[in-house]
Amino acid sequence: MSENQPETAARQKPVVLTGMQPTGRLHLGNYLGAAHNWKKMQDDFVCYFMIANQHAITVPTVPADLRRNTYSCLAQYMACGLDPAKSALFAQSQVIGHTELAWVLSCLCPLGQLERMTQFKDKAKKQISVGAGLLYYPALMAADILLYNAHVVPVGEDQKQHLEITRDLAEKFNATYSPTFNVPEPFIGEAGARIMSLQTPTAKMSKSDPNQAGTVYIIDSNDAIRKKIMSAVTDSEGSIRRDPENKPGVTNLISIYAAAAGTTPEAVEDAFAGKGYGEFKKAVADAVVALLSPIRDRYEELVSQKDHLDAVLKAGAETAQRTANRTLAKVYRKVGFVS
Ligand code: ATP
Ligand code: LTN
Repeated sequence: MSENQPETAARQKPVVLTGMQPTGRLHLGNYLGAAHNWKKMQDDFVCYFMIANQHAITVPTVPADLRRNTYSCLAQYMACGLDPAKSALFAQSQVIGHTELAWVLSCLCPLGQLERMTQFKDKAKKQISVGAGLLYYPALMAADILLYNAHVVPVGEDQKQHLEITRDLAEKFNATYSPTFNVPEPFIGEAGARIMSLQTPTAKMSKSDPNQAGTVYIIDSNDAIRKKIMSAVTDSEGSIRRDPENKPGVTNLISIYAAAAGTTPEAVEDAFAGKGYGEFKKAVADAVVALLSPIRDRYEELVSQKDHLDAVLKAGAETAQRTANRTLAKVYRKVGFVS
């Protein structure tokens, strides 16, 4: 075990917990808005990177797909640079405590607040029958975070509302029982916080977008990446400048280029002043290919190594479980559960 692993470093560094649902391939929005920032945090924080497979069953799932996607998600995490020697990488279902703490927190959570969540309303609209788990989703997410007493939660902008509930529940538990939890802060990186669809640049890039030509996946082939970027929707004005309202397509391409090339949107505007859209799109495609092709190669190496992936999950879950046990014991005692 490396000395950077969560437990050893726990006393000096602040704690990060975050995760994604294992719903298939990660896209450029997931990478630039989330995984890219996670990778950079590994040396300065004690990091727990979770695969939220218990959240995934809040909507109908096929068991074989969920299992396969869990391994694929882990391989994509690792390909993006999440390092099991530095951070705990684990599946939510492999650690006892997430659903237990979620129950305690859900008993403190006003029903109305859960019903007001944008993600709940959006997802509920798409279901014929809405399971109670979909409504309880934010209580489980709060439990994920508070179980590790995280200080910082790096997410994309769309998760901000769930972080607000987590903060409310931490404060409510502390006030109802006694000070127990840190009140965690969201960390929303500037570049890439909201990558939009290449085809409908007024909507966020998403794997559930019916027009898949607008979504670049991190394991897409170089040709597929180039094709999607070269066909991105722009406008007829012809100038490379940001204007989210009137030029959402070009504004999005500027954000993507800036985040992929590690520069600022202002510098992109300066560098491409007076140039045409064709030339600009080609540069965006080159930057994205340069960023993603090593990730895809590494993913392909990793995804077939099932024993290695199982070993990573096991080690990550053991590390996570030790912290989870401590928190859960403390919570149960405070709530008045007999030991
Ligand atoms: P769906 O495709 O079903 O809408 P998703 O693509 O939003 O799902 P999630 O698993 O909900 O994927 O998100 C994982 C992480 O990626 C979260 O931190 C989320 O905020 C971030 N994220 C998702 N989409 C984007 C995007 N377009 N831009 C920036 N960050 C994003
Ligand atoms: N809801 C998040 C996934 C998620 C998460 C978490 C993120 C589950 N638990 C805890 C941060 C912290 C999503 O859909 N992206």
